[in-house]
Amino acid sequence: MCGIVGIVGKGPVNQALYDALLVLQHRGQDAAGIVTCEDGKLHLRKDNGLARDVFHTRHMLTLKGNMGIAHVRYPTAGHSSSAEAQPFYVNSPYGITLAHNGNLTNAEELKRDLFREDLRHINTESDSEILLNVFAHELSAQHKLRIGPQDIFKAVAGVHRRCRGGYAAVAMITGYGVVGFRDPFGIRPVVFGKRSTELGEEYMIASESVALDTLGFSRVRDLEPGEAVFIDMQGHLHSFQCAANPVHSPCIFEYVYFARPDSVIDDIFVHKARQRMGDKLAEKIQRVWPDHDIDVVIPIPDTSRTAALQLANALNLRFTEGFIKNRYIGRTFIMPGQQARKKSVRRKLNAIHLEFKGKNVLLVDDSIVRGTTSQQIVQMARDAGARKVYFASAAPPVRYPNVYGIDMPAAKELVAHGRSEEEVQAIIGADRLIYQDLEDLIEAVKKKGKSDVERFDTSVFDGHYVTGDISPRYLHQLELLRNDNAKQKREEENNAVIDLHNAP
Ligand code: PIN
Repeated sequence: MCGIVGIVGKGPVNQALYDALLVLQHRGQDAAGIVTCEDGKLHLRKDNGLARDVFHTRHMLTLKGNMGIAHVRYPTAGHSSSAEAQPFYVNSPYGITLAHNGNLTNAEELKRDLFREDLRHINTESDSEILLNVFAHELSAQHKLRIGPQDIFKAVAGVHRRCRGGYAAVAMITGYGVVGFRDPFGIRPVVFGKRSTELGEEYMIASESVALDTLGFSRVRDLEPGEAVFIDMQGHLHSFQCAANPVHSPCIFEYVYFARPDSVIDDIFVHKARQRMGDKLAEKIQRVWPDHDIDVVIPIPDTSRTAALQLANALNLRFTEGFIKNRYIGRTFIMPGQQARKKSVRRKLNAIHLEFKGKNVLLVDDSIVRGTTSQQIVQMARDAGARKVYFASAAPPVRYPNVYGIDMPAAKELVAHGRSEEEVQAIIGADRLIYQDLEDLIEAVKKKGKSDVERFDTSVFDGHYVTGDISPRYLHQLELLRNDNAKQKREEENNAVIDLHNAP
């Protein structure tokens, strides 16, 4: 997962871009970058690490200019070397930089076509560099010295024709402005907002509305699937539907886990969606287990808290915190390498024994992915003296890999892949396991009213990929790229490169 942001302001934008990255940091902790534009000159700073570690005062001072784009990355394809930190840059035409959240599923073909037909060289393993080059080619194919919004929209339409997969992107065209666009299925989120200053309107495009809130921008709306918005250097906004047949199908996992609860995505409050997940789970427990003997509901921090509290209220059960999280340790889900993940659970969570002793506890988590954390947490609850340990997941079994930009493990490493719910229950060691039903999850997220979402990308649960182009061969390739051994090997290679850099 990645976070993107773009601002066209009336004064320097470096601080605002940095602040936006800090509130989008949950979307990726691997690398961060900002590029700004000042009088036709670009200033770029990007590196591996958290935003707060990548940008020092000396970097911020160089990031001059009234418009810019920025990115936080968690790698979904390719390596995690700093050469793949974003934004990416191409000098022709006009000087374009781009930041991308998502994953292109036809990256291999695109790379080949770019080389053979468009005579473009791709220097990294990143599909974002491919996306940038496709956009740049589509823009240069118009052979114009000066361009206007319609030329930019035509280039985005060309991107939609050629690229498959999930992509939300911001691109800055030197001397022109910032364009944001979203794939024709609207899989990855992107929203824009504005704020007024004495000098006129300023615009921001970002992955999540929380970035707008924090910087005092009011949310205008989400980009529609296939739509592009272009903010020119004078601060005028232009928008256009660039896709032939857009079908709004956003990723449901954003609501389950990834997005911040204080964000609104596609007119749906993430917080509300999680509360409704708790309601639905409670209904399911009442339906399938009316004579349950749960004494207390305990959330597994942090994401599941919203659903767990709602569930407890709906069932008239006591809710209490039972696990305390060390807030200075990163999320397990996005830490590469199985070894690091295994070790980190105990370092990260500690049980308050008195809340478990002699009780039948219902632990609630947002999802079960590998099952490794869940297994260790169930054991921690037992060690803390629980009589029975029940487990509820606010999401259905995760059985299939994600191909649209969420760095899920390889299928084989998903605990529910090819397994029944009973088998997963046995593996995590719970006395009973209750999963949310997929229809209930969809209903929980899809509120009636303002949102025009037609359907969701639910592929990790049902293996149905909305773009319709995912072949068994592609999934096989992905499996080879994402399995733990492959990740481990890449990490070692990266460390070797870092060692080399540090050598005296
Ligand atoms: C973690 C949210 N959530 C916890 C992420 C663990 C799956 N895991 C997905 C559960 S937090 S496992 O709240 O954001 O800190 O099944 O892969 O072991």
